[in-house]
Amino acid sequence: MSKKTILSGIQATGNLTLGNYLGAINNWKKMQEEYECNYMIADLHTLTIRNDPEKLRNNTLDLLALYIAAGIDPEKSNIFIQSQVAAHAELAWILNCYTYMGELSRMTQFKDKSTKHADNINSGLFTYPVLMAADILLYQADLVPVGEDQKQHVELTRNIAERFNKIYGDTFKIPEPYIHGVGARVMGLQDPTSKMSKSSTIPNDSIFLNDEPDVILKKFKKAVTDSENIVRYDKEKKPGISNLISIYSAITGESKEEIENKFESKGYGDFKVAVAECVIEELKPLQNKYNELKNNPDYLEKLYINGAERAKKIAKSTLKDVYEKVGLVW
Ligand code: ATP
Ligand code: LTN
Repeated sequence: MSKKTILSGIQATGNLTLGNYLGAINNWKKMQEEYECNYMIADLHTLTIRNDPEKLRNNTLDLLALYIAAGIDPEKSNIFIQSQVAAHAELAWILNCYTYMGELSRMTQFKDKSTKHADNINSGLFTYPVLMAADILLYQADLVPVGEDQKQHVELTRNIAERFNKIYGDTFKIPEPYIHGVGARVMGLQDPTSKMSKSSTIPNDSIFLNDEPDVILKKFKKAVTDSENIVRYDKEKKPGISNLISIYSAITGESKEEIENKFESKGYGDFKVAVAECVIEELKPLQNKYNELKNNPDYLEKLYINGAERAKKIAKSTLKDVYEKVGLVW
């Protein structure tokens, strides 16, 4: 039986967080053995907010280095930069014509981002999920490993694909979101009611993958908790401590009950240090490898050129089929 296909991506909006690592990239690594994996850097999606061009270029290459440092192996997985495969933008246009305004208006990410960037509610922000649908459908992906927040976009992708298939016959594989329970939604350390995010402006809210150990320790020590001082999971009443338990669990593999028992007689101070230490240990090899790769731009360049070539071949065959089906002379 042939392997199932995976496609996923991360925007090049800045330093990756522990949320991106536990919710996405760490699972990608595990999936490489079993699946045919395509991992892209969603640089076109990044344009939906204003970026400094030089920073965007650096962030894109940084992200590529981080993918590799986190264990995505270019021999096993296809790694590429979205904008280098023109078919993504081309298919997105077509799919725009098969997506309704009403559907896009219901997307929570659009609502969130338009509140955050009220001075720049551009149409790219609105049609963002259509480009994401194109990313996924071009590769005929079976599964899309993402964090909880992206589930709605994958569901919209399914709807668009089903609509298209119904009109033109089987064209796209219908993808499924693939969400790992543990680490699927890491919350901010200062605001544990909203997700940890690369672009958060709250100081000490996010752990970045390239944070120094002392910074990580400091951020965890400052994490918002409650006054009970009992390490117990209760997402509603104790969102801060529950988030720390989830992080600890995602990294050590211990269950919530095991963690509660282990820290039964300890206070929050000890627990916070234990969480910080396991995060520091987990990130150490990644950080070393990342620093090595950053000094090797030629290797990174070779890698993205090869990745784009491989991706273009797959994407082109889907796009050709779509163009023919909708009646374009091609
Ligand atoms: P931004 O702040 O720029 O919106 P982000 O940190 O939300 O970025 P994305 O590029 O939107 O990150 O997401 C990349 C991947 O990481 C997605 O699969 C997303 O679901 C996952 N992810 C992002 N934040 C978290 C989080 N806090 N917990 C778990 N998964 C997350
Ligand atoms: N919207 C995603 C990033 C993304 C993506 C994709 C994820 C762009 N294209 C295709 C999975 C599949 C996000 O994480 N914000």
